[in-house]
Amino acid sequence: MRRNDEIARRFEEFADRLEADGVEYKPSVYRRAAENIRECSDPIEELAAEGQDAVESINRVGDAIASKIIEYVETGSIDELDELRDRLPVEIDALTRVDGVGPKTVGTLYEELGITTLDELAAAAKAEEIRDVSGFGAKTETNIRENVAFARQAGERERLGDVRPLADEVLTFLRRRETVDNTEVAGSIRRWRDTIGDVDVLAASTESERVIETFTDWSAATDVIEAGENKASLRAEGVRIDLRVVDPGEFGAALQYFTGSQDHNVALRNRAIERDLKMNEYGVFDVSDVDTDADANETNSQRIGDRVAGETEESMYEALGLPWIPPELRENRGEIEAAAEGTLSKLFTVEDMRGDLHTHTTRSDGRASREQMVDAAVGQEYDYYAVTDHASGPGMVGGIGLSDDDLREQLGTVETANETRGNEIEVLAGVETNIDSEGDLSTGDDILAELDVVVASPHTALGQERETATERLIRAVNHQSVDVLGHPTGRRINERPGLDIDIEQVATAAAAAETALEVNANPTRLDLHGTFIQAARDAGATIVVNTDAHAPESLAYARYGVHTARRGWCTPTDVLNSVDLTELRSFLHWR
Ligand code: DGT
Ligand code: CA
Ligand code: CA
Ligand code: ZN
Repeated sequence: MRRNDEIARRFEEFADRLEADGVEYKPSVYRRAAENIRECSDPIEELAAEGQDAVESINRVGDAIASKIIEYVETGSIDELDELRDRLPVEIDALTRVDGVGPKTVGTLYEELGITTLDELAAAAKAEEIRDVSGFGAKTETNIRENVAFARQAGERERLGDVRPLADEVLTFLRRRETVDNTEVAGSIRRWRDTIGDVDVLAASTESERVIETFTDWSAATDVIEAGENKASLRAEGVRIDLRVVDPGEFGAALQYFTGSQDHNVALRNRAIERDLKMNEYGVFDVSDVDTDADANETNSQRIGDRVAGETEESMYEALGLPWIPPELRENRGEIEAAAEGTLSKLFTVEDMRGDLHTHTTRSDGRASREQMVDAAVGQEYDYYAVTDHASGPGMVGGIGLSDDDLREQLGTVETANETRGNEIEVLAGVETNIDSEGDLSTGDDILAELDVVVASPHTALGQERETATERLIRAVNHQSVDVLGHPTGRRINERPGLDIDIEQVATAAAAAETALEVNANPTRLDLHGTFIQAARDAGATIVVNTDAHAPESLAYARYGVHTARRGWCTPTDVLNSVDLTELRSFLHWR
């Protein structure tokens, strides 16, 4: 899939540059092709090797695009794209990352003001030059100025979902080696943080140099940044991967140390000191008998103290009088205190997922039929599955979305599906309706009352003031037919920050109204995020993990949602997806 992603990205850039150049129609053709290239299960370089016809077998790839794909696979570039880059020498990816700045805007700002980078865009906004360009105004200029900072930051960290598959791949690669006793990811990726600076990998081995050699020879590596005796860094898919090789007896200590977070580790080390212990990446040491002024000819263990833990991570926590703490919690947000008091409960897991309550089909903007999606849900061994296609309304463009009449008609067909699939899975009839800027819904009350599952989501006006946004969501949560508040803030990681809300107020209202707050598992969203989930849970709200899948393979996003829920301290009792169908029905028909 590697090259497929890479080539899909090139075509997306192609589309952006054509659009910036004022070309119509072609950009959307290229974007659709990019989508299908990314989803195509055959490696694109193999299809390219087979020839033009094989490449054209990809949905929506015609002869012109196919020859460009072959050109790219053979030469590493596409002439026509290079010409576009020369004609419009702008950093199009960075600039279009600014919320409100699309390719067309980039084209205009280049022509009028010669803007090519984020820095130049920020400077022009500050100097109030943008407001004078025809088609722009003071308001647009202010928006741009406010959004540049976010876009700049966004370029620095990768989204979890863009990196996790690569991390899994490096683990699989290392696990196959006989020289590797044990291997695990560490750092932010093991904590399932929503964005990742770099990937940290740890391996236990007595032959570190051989492991380092294996690692730096990994075929996915595009460049080796550094390589020493027991650590090395390389780059793959634009992401930095750090490997450390440690002695098998110290694996647990190193894993604990390099998983972090730094704040969690600082708090743990203080706890160690209080107990006359010293903790580092080699183990936990008893320093009660150690003379700090010891002179140099005393033995090592007299100076450092006796090692009391280090082979396993569990032993590290146990030495401090604590149960093992799941990595997702290690942010020093109360987890050490809770562990010490014995109040850390077992967290929600992927195995606890019994269904998905927010998914799409071709009836709105999904890419697969309901039958195909339900098949995939059966494959997940789910008990229930809600089809919640978009309702028409604010934020739905290009005729996407179901009217009340469409929904009424669909009610009948979902029942038909249930007759044939009833023993395998329960298919629930639902909708994803739109929350307008005031908090009203774009679907009629009578049809909402007839549906099994109503997801209500904000899709527009995501730049509202905190108070307005909070009231808006509370109004939606209180609607008597709403079961789930979908992607509550509307954020898109590295693209836009989403609504600024008072999560405690929204969660308190949701708890009272028995409306579940969604953790949208799509890795571009992860909305709610960890700290908001923790606050929502503390306020008594029910959490629900949904994939918002638009294609069968996206049901696999569930794990990102589950680990994000775990970052919010969710146990099975906090999460709606862990209940059986009977309990689910009672939650949905509570009103
Ligand atoms: P990232 O990569 O920015 O997403 O975040 P992390 O948490 O993966 O941070 P990273 O890669 O710099 O380091 C991995 C872990 O190693 C970190 O969570 C804690 C530990 N660590 C690294 N450097 C230090 C340090 O200077 N002091 C301490 N106490 N711990 C460190
Ligand atoms: Ca890291
Ligand atoms: Ca690192
Ligand atoms: Zn959706």
